[in-house]
Amino acid sequence: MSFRTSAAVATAVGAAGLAFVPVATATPDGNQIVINEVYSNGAGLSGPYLNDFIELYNPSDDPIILDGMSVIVLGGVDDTNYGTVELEGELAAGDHHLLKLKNSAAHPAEDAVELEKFDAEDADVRVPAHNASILLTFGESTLDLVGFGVTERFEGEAARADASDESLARTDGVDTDDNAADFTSQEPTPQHSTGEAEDQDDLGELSSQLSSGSSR
Ligand SMILES: [Ca+2]
Ligand SMILES: [Ca+2]
Repeated sequence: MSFRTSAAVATAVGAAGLAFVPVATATPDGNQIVINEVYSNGAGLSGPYLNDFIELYNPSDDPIILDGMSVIVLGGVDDTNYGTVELEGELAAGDHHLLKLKNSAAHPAEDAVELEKFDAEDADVRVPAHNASILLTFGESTLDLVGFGVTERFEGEAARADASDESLARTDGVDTDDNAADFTSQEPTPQHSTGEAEDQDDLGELSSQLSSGSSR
């Protein structure tokens, strides 16, 4: 028996890879934070919540540091930047991270409620209803992207717009990099961190900062 040892031949991979375009990274292995739910109906007449919200999820088996990640909201129709939320803290395996966004309801439904429990808040950022793209970025990299309704930016095929009293949610946290396949319109389920992180101190500090900054 003989082993053929081939000298490692470096193939010419460098030449083609120079274009610097952020590309949505596939996370079929379930090892990276995903955008799990988007509620764009805070301004709507029939939505159950007054605030828009974006829910993130850690589908992996390990805690993931959020520091350095950003959530960017872009309007689908005109690609307007509706704002960026800088993330911080740590997200435990299997846990959620809820961003409470703007309450822009001019004529809310009578029974619509303010989001009471959340992990971070930015009252200046809203998600344009039904047509938008949400990016989760780290530096130049796009970790995840969700486009729905009429929009230029999406993974695979854009998800269908959410119904006016519903949210757009990922099924079982699975990311196949096809928004149309991964997301459906459903009854909103805003889920915040349960605090079951290994590093309780970080999360406790984070939530106390947030609650002291909340102005309800
Ligand atoms: Ca993705
Ligand atoms: Ca949810």
